[in-house]
Formats: sequence, C-alpha cells, structure tokens
Amino acid sequence: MAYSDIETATRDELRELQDERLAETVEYAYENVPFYREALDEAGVSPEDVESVEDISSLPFTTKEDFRDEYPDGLFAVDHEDVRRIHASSGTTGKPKIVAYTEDDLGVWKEVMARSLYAAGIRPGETVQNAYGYGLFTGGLGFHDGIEELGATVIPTGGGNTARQLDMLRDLDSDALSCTPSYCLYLAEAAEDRMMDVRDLPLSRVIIGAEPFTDPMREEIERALGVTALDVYGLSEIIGPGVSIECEEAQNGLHVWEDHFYPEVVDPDTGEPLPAGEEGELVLTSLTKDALPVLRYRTGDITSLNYEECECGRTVVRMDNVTGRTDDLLIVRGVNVYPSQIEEVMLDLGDVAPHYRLDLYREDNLDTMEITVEHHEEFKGTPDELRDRIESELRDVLEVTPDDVEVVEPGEIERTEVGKVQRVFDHR
Ligand code: DLL
Repeated sequence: MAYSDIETATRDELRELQDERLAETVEYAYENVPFYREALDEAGVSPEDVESVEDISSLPFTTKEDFRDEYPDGLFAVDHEDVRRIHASSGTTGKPKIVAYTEDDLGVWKEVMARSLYAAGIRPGETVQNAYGYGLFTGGLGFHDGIEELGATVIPTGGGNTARQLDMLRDLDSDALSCTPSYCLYLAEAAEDRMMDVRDLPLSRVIIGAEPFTDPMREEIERALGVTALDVYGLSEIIGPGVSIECEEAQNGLHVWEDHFYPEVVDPDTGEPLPAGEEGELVLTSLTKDALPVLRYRTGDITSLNYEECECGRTVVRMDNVTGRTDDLLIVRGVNVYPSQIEEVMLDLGDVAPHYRLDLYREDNLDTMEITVEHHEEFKGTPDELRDRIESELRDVLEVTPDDVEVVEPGEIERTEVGKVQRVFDHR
C-alpha cells in the first residue's frame, strides 16, 4: 500500500505525466527566468522542441556555479510577493544557494515528505522526533511539515541539545526519529554515557539522510539503537528532503518521486546520459516547481537508477544510496578513491568505530593522506596491530597506501552535534 496512487502507476502513465510536465516546465522557465531563456537560446532549443522526456538531453545543464552566479534570486521565476518561504543550502565554501517556495511548492513538498514518511513505515497517529536542524537548512522544516501532513505528531527538537533530546525520546515514546546518520551515532553514545538503553524504548525507525553513510555505518546505527534505519535523500536546489527514500519493505534503493523530480544519471566527465544500472552523477529536473524551476541540475551525487518494480509494489524508479560526490573524489598518488570506500573497508574490519577523519596535504607536489580512526570500545588488541590491519586492508582492497594511520581511543575524534559531519580535511 502506498500513500498516493501515482507511486504504483504503470510506467506508461507515469511517462505521460512526465512528458506533459517537462514540456510545461521548460516553457515556464523560458518565459519567466532570463537565465533559462538565454541558456536555451544559446543551446538552440526552443520550448516547442521539447515534447517528451526523450528530448531532455537536448537541454543545457544547470550547475552549482549557476546558483552562485545568480545569487541571491536570479533563478526565481516569480515575484517576491508570491514567495512564501526561503531556505538556503549549507555550502561550506562561497555563497550559499538561496532557494524559494510558493504556496504551491510548499504543498508539493509536504506531499512528497508525507509519501516518504509513509514509505518508511510511519503511519498517521504515530510520533516522530525531528532532530534535523530548523532554520535555513531544509531538513528541519521539511520534515516538520511532512510529518504534520501525514497526520503524525511531530516533536520539533531540532539539532543539538542532546540531553534534552534523550529525555524526550525516553518520555514521549516516539516511534521514529529523523536526523543525520552522524547525529544518530552521537545520540547512541550519549545515551550509553547516561546508562540509558535506547533499545528498550518504543523507537523503531530512524530516517537518516543529508550526509552519505555506508552499509557498515547503517548497521552500527541499527544495532546501537535497536531500529531500522531508512535512507532519505534530497537537496535544497530541488526542494529539500523528500526527493527519494527507501521503503521499509525492501530497504533496497531509494524511490524517487519522479512525478515531481525527473532523474537522469550522466557520466560526470562528459555529461553523456548513462543507461540504467550504470553509476554516474545524478541530474535532476523539477517537473512542478513554481518559484524555482530547475532544468537538468548537476547534483554532484553519485548513484545509479533501477527501473525494476520493487517488492513493495511501487513502480517509481529507485536510485542507489549516495555514498559519494564527484567533488569528494580523492586522488592519492594517482589512485582514485572516495572517502566512503575508505570508511567501508575500515568498518568492515569490525574493530573500528565509525568515527574517523582524513587529512590531506601536499608535500613537494605529492599528495599525502593521514587517517585518524577510533577503535571500538570492546577492542582488546593494541593500536599498532589494528593500524597494521587497516593499512594492509586498504592496500589490498583499494590499492591505497595512507602515509599515516593513527588509531585513537573511543571519543577522541570530535563529534558533530549540529549540522553535517565533516570527515575530510583538505589542507592542500
Ligand atoms: O541535505 C536535504 C536533506 C535534509 C536531505 C534532511 C535528507 C534529510 P542540502 O543541505 O542542500 O539538502 O544538501 C544536499 O546533501 O546533494 C547530497 O550531497 C547530500 N545528501 C542529502 N541526502 C543524502 C543522503 C539536504 N541520503 C546534499 N545520502 C546532496 C547521501 C545525501 N548524501
């Protein structure tokens, strides 16, 4: 059973809707956003040329730089008086990306968030503690509105304030918790410090996203909290959280709400579309956005698409969990490696805790990488022995030789209580 009929429509029905909405979106963007009019003219595409999603590859891409160049509101398609809400992305460098919503956009967002929560197994009448940050970040308010729309109870704890967060979890019997994966781990540790066992609480699910995490990290969260962890994905430029989510039945790929967001995967170097199943960069086109229509946005997130019907009965396409971004790729002395690959290899050893940092330097034109990682509480061996195992595993599996691996005590690596975790520190 799904929240809305479109989730189980036939592929043909869905396609027809997408064709119609894409043509409307292109025309709307052309008419209302000078940036798109120029970009389409330059690409030699007139809105009448776009009749179906088959034509999408003729459209130019929109990039993060375009958002920055058009800061703050150059990409808006409506007048300011029609904007009901502004959010901004949590960029670490440069200007933030400002995004806008009309009343209708907020309606779509609530709907896709309610669908997402339902797919994750949350039902009207249940209670969700929402520990995503409130404010310009889309996580807090995006979840908040969706939880209410579904008819569930929201406890708006927001990010941080961990002691109170744990009290609320204990006293208000939440069925689900929404927060970043790194904060989930932090809460688990903080609970342990207070001799509180979260596994004894009614909490049965956590909805984690906004940051990448690997399978061993998810297993650690599920074990520590005694929950099922479901991956939710989204980005401000497209709407916020609620672009896609895993279903509780299969927990295998994230269902993309493709009646609102059209996904493609392209080769990150050439921009050429890739066939289903192949890994590349996710590109998204909004199909119903009013305030900020976006054509072929280069998300930078790496994934692949799977069009097979899911065991839950949903027919919408699934995307693979995003474990890396094109701009996370590290090249360490010629070997290409993503931080998530390093994480997975280390955590698979079992004795390593999911807390680590990678420091990159350049010395005499050579890239060097230092890894600092905590061992597990229960680890009985010596740090030297664990270090040797990590080094040899990284060499065997990834052909990467870090310049230094330091194994430290549990708790030594700084935790992230608010916002997104940072694990890679590039000093180059
Ligand atoms: O992080 C929206 C969000 C809030 C998603 C809460 C899920 C839950 P931004 O701050 O604009 O928006 O950051 C978007 O975060 O392009 C990805 O690189 C990353 N990201 C988001 N969700 C996931 C995920 C929100 N489930 C950027 N797995 C995206 C991996 C994710 N990375």
